[in-house]
Amino acid sequence: MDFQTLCVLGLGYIGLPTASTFATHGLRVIGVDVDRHVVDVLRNGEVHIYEPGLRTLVQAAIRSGNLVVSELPETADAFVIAVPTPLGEDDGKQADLSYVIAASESVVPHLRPGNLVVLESTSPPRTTLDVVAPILERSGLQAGSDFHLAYTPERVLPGQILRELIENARVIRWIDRASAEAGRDLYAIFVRGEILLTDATTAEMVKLMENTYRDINIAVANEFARVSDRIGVDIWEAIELANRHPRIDILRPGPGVGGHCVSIDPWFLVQAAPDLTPIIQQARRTNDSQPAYVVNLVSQALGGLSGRRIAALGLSYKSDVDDLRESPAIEIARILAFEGAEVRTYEPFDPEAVVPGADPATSLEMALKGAEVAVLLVDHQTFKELDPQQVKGMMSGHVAIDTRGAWDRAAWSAAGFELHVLGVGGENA
Ligand code: SAJ
Repeated sequence: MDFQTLCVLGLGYIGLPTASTFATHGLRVIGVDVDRHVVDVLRNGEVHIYEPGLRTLVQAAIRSGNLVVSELPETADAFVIAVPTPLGEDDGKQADLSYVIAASESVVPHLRPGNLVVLESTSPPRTTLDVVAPILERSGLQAGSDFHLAYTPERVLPGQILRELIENARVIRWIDRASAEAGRDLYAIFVRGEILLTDATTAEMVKLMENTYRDINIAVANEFARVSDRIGVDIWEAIELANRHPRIDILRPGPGVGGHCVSIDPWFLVQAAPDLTPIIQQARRTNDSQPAYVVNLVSQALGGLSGRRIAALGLSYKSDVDDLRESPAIEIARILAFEGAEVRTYEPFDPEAVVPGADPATSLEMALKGAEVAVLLVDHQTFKELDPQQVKGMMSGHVAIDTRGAWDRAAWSAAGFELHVLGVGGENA
């Protein structure tokens, strides 16, 4: 199938790079976002999110005239839906499909025979068939026979999106063979990785399995760290040694699991079969309780939290990204403040980010000034490179807590710090 025009709905971490990449590969792309602010920022030649290389790519796409930004979709050969699928507000841990539904509805008046519609948003099994198809069929056209409908979940790693978008293998799920082939023709415009076609429910399941598998593996690393704290082992050394085994690859413990993907997607599998997923649910609980575990470590190191002056370094959900969604670092800063500590936060990728009860600092110096303890919550490169001597000069206390295993212990100790590292217990501490 030949594509000239494409409409990408949702200009976030996935939609914007995808729209821009198609545009720089010669398609005429209408990038749609319902958020007026996002549209204005992009039209002014700026970018509202941080991802390495994205700004240059978006500007090239807009300058070429191939990418235009709008609040409303238009007719096109293909539509790509890349909107968020968060967890609902209630406590039932169910997917909130309202953005997918709204985006699908906005396509209906523009849908023409022969069009291709692709859902990229990570979704619970059967969403494409049971939710998206019936909405699109309100156009009077039938999915499969009159228009193509496919599901291809994005798999790119934040921080590496531009490279992975092109290089990663893609799984395209069909509702009929022709739809999958149309999807393959579209992504073959820029994807250099393999494009794998599969049957109806598999692709949704594959995506959820990938992120669930990662979540479970991080959960077990976090449990190993807790055991190490208790029995006096250095988890970082233990993992390094265990990973010398040819079939072992233990992930890194940390302050918890955040982001819009790994911390959410496992619940979509649980939603599909709650009685069959005890391990998945326990992994979620372990990772969700890791912030409270870290707060407890801080409290033990300080002998209480009330009134203590704490510099919380980093708020994003992982290193070198600006994404604050579901971030365990934010949860830790929030609980510390709730427990009565005077918390000053510093997030270099978003210095204005506000945590309830805490004070945002706009520079590292501001965050550290007069602090009794520095808590490393995100292993941003700039924090890894900190000179402990300089840090100590800015603080009033000399306690440091590393929840990412990122700081050089010898250097911090030599600078006179009492350094506590997550997962390092007993005599190793
Ligand atoms: N984390 C750890 N220890 C680790 C690895 C990660 O504590 O060893 C934490 C991170 O700090 C972060 C969270 O887990 O809070 C998730 O980070 P991540 O780097 O594992 O994954 P994401 O959410 O940035 O991207 C994931 C990727 N999925 C997999 O690797 C299976 C990516 O390929 C997906 O495209 C993305 O989810 C998505 O959009 O679904």
